[in-house]
Amino acid sequence: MAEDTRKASGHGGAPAADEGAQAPMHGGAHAVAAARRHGVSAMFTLSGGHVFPLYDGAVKADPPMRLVDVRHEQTAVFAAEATARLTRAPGLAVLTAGPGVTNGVSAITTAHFNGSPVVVLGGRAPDYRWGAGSLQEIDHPRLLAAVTKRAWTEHQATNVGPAVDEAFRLACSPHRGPVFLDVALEALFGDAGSAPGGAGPATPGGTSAATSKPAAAEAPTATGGRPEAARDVGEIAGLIAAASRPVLVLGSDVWLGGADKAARAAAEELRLPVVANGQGRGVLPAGHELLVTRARAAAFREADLVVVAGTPLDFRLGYGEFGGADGAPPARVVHVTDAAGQIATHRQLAASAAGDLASFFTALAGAMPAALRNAGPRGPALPWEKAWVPRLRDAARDAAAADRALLTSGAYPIHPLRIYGELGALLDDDAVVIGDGGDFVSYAGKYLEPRRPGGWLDPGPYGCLGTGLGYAIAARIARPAAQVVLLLGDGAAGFSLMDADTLVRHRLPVVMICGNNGIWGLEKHPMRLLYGYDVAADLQPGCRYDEVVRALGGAGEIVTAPDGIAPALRRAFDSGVPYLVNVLTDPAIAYPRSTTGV
Ligand SMILES: Cc1ncc(C[n+]2csc(CCOP(=O)(O)OP(=O)(O)O)c2C)c(N)n1
Ligand SMILES: [Mg+2]
Repeated sequence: MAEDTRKASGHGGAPAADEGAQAPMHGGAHAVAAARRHGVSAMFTLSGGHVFPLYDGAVKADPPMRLVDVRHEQTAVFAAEATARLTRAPGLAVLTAGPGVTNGVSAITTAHFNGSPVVVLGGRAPDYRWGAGSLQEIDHPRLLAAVTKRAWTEHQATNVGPAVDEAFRLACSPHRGPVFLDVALEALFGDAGSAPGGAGPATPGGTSAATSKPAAAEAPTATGGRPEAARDVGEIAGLIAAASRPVLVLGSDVWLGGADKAARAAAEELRLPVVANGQGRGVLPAGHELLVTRARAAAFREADLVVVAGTPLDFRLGYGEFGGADGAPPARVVHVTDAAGQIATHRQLAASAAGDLASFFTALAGAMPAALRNAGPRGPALPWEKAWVPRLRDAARDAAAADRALLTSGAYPIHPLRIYGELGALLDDDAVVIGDGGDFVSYAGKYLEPRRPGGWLDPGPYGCLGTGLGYAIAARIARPAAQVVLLLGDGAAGFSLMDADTLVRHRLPVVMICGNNGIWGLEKHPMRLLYGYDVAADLQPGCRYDEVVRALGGAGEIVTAPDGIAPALRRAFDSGVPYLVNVLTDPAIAYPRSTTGV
């Protein structure tokens, strides 16, 4: 590696630290400048010689780009992904060649499933030795093609800036997703000219490119450009006007695509009951009169029309099969997505629309008066307002009331819901809550209703354990003043807890709560149901994950009695350091699941 680097840089050694900004810039500097032009302010990475110029570019940029070095590459990519999902500007992860890249694959796939705009830059063995077996020589793009919008290699130093620019442009255009670019060693280390290339010249020492508008905000709106879009909206407005029991489902792309305000305005104007999904949670805040997520079973069973916006019709939504309660016909289904390729093909749709979601909701609200007139005289109020909305609101209220006993349970061992009863009371409106685990996190999804959009992060439909520490690192950086709470199953904790070290080194205080039932609960209980026994589903009972965090320089404590939860959480919030509250919970409790996702 060292010899390859010397050859590639042409300096007889790695670029010297004292080379000034006037010196010819290597590909890494151009890459950093291009990333910054797209609104990137942090690089998540784990060291490797193949990517040194990207670090050098970050350190010598004006102002320097924040470098967050982690303990596993999956954490770097998860952190980049969470940055994108929280800030709606793209995230950047830098992975060294070979194992650095392959360690990031599950996290890149998670970004792919979540439609998160992430650019992963990889190091790559040098071209001039390709085939001779240099260290970590592997053709990454072939591995990553299936889980990225595009994966390719840049071979020319002078083209690194434009290639990185293209990677960000692609990642940020709907439907968003991860893009992978690796750069041959000699192109990354080599002279790429003195002014960074790409979409425009950098202005060293002048106006910082960091202040330029993120490309995500400039993405063209597909609806505006499609002549058939107005017809789609009119058709959908007509379907709503003709419905008796409509339901609106809001998913992650409503938030990611910046359509949260327009969606809320449309829901309120049309008085549509709303079920929130993924990062659509919080678009209508907890307690909103139209938010009926807690009554989703009744809503989906009894609806005659379901409009699903910004999320796929996947297992989380029963594959888009709604209605049919008590012999009623199945509900009509409308699918609205941010790009045509996202429209479901596995089920018959009454209508669909693809394009900018904010434009869609604004147009829908505008089209409704005419649609209602065309639907004939249906009374002064929207017809579903009288009985349907109150029916679902009551069902949601009853469901919440039924939980109260468990949220305040004094049971020993601790019922996991008691943790949420205590935590809910301590959360601020702008808290970011992150879930990484099985049953423990399913409970959280049901019982912690965000009060703002962008306040909830779960792994999404790929369901990958191990997102926790990466998401928490990013959340603390993206929201420096907000509470950041990471909910960890004890099983999930094993995938990323070492990155509590990253929290400590980078002074990122996060409250971690481990729901420690001593088992892989979401697997143990179903296996017992299926086979009458279980294997490979036990963990150490009472394992001291809090002491792991203490050993890494943070703090923590164990909680075994229900009354100990609230004081421990308060200590954690007050501590100002990474703090793990290790709550021993009852392994006999299984989340009442209606689907296994298969
Ligand atoms: C990377 C990965 N490996 C395995 C699984 C399968 N899996 C899903 S939930 C789960 C159990 C999680 O256990 P824990 O985090 O302790 O939460 P609990 O269900 O016990 O509350 C497992 C193993 C997965 N989703 N992701
Ligand atoms: Mg567990």
